[in-house]
Amino acid sequence: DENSIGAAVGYKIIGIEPGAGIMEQARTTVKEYGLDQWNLIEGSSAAMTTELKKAYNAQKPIIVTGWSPHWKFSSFDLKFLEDPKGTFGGAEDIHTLVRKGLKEDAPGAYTILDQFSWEPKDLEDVMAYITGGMSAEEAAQKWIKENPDRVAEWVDGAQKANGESIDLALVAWDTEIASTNVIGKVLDQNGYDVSLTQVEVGPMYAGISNGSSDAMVGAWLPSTHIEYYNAYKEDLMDLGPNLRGTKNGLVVPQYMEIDSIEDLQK
Ligand code: PBE
Repeated sequence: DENSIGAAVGYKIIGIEPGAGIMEQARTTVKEYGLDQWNLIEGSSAAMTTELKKAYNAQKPIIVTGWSPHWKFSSFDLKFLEDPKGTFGGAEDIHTLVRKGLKEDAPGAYTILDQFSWEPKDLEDVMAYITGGMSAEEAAQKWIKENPDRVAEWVDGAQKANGESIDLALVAWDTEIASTNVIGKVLDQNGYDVSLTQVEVGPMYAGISNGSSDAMVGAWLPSTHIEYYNAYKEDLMDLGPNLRGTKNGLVVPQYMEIDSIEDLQK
């Protein structure tokens, strides 16, 4: 049908980095919903938001792989398409994972990472500062200044360090850029010499399990990163959720007249 949504967007779903968990979920979605004519386009998170912004400003239709919390929901009027088959896994949490032995080697850092916990709104605030033009470091600094009570809970009882180094691994997803910079700055203020290492998702998990990195705060579980988690879980420590209530799916502008992934079958 040449008037279908598919025709309007060239049967394209704008994806992100090929290794992202949401891309595996999107591949499953295409299969399970029988979207045979559709193409899931690989790219990057940054390219996805650029495309979204372009289409949105022109009030054109577009379908992207999207996740919440994310600044795009406050910058644009968007909606998740309903996912009756649940191929995007439903609500989940973001966990903190650390290398084995960190507790003995850097007890203060371990305590802070273990106590690190915040709300979607907090993460959104940091992302909004970055979208507004601040560097990730400035945004983290600002959020920390504005939330002394929250930060005090994280550092409560943590031993101060003397310039020992801590390496945090992250993928360049907007959520993880924000969270990793915040916890990095808090560790820094507690005497650690903190470095942030940006990698792809597979190497991020591998780095924690082989000890080349100390910690990561962007493990989306139990669905998004299940394959990576299962591959490496014996060789790392899961400190549990640092944020609850995330969501993945296909995201479109509100002005598009579709509500469900099933509408893409037409
Ligand atoms: N995300 C953001 C990641 C996890 C964090 C949903 C793009 C992923 O799909 O792996």
